[in-house]
Amino acid sequence: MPRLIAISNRVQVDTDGENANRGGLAVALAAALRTSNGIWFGWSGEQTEEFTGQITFRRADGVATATIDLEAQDVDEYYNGFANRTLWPLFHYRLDLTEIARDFAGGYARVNWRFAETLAPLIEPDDLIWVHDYHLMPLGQHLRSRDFANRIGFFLHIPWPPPSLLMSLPNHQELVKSMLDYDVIGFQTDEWRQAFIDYVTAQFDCECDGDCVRFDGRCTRLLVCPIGLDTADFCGAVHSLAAKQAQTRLAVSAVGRDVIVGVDRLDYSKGLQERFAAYELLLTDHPELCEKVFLLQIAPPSRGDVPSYQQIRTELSTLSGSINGQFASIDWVPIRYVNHGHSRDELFGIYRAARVGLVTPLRDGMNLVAKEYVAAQDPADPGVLVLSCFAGAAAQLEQAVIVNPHSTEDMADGIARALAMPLAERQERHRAMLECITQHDVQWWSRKFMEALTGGPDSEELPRLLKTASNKG
Ligand code: ADQ
Repeated sequence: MPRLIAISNRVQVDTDGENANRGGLAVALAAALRTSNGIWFGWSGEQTEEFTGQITFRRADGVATATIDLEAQDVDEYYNGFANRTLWPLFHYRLDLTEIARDFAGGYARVNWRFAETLAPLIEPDDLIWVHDYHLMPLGQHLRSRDFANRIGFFLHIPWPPPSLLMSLPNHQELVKSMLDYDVIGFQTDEWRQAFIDYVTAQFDCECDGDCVRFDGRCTRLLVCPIGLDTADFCGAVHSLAAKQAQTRLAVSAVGRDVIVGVDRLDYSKGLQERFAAYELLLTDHPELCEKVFLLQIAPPSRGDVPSYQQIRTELSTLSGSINGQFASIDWVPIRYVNHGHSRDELFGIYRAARVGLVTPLRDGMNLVAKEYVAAQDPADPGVLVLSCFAGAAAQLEQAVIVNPHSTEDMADGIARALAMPLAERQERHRAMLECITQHDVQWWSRKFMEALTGGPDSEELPRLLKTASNKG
């Protein structure tokens, strides 16, 4: 089996068994790499005075890693700049927060070049190369310009925006053209894949033939490949002491009240202000629920160097304070707002103790919290997932209570419906969703992508192809 080189902006393995505060990409990629013979290359998260390209090799949590340090200017312009202040808001439909600056674009190009330069000596002719996410879109082109003929794929963890939004980026053509040097590009949903096709067919002289875009003599296969959970591993937490303790602690402190839980990185794409507003409306419209429920919102800060993230933190503290001031009684606080991370086992217990899981991003590539909430439920008495129609996960988890996160009323109704849902309906919905996340787990995701990358048939297409062949035969 050829070796896999996975590349992402940050390399974050679980060194202390706590697994807290890593984003969805890191959690999923570590799980996928543990089951393959691979190496994970990327930024260490550390800064250095002057970039040297020195690689630090390690092995942690069953994963081999190779990391480099970046200069402060790289971190400012590439990571905090182009990645997090330009691409992230733009790709999450937040043109109002998108900052365009030539320094950012310059830093992005420089760091992608540095990644390619440093990685090049590690690449063997048979290696499969899998690049991850919006930080590294042009990396494949940098590698091709160094004459690497390896199969190179790219997976986008976040949404792909509609063409009219993308075109507000000054270098949009150059950026997207660079991606057509990949053999495979994977998207979380068909909606994002279609938006990519709409853009390339309008902007370039290229042909779209089935799932293949032909440009400049090369075929790039466009794949829909929704990321999954390491479901078996996550469900294994049911036996852990930390999960049981967290579940009991939350249940005891709830004193018979229903818990509504939200777990998100503190990010404007997660729709937290809108969620708090919907909860406020719920308590206003349903006074009978006061003292009977509470919202536990766990939201560890992320990207604290970016001003829009500092702002959302302040806004949420003010909002939760105002809702608590308005509704609280001497022994009931309507919102418990927690700003730190929890281990995965603890999260399992917290999800399991909650009657409702509230996952209401304004826009999200997938959202693994939605899948974690489903995985953690007791099938005999499961809670209800309330899910935004704008999360990629909604394309798979159709049995959730689907809500529009831009409508406070729709969300408040959705929560009320979830709280009142009878046991049989909860069980039925949960059974279908659990089956989906068990079948389409993170191993399925990486297998499906790797099959496309090695040029093999899509595993889900295989039965159909065999049937067609035998009919012909
Ligand atoms: P993220 O935006 O980071 O990922 P998500 O998929 O929800 O979003 O993953 C968050 C991860 O962080 C989950 O595994 C969750 O358990 C963990 N987490 C959140 N809060 C935590 C806390 N307080 N303590 C500990 N862990 C916490 C990006 C895209 C998503 C896409 C993923 C994977 O934005 O849309 O699903 O990549 O492709």
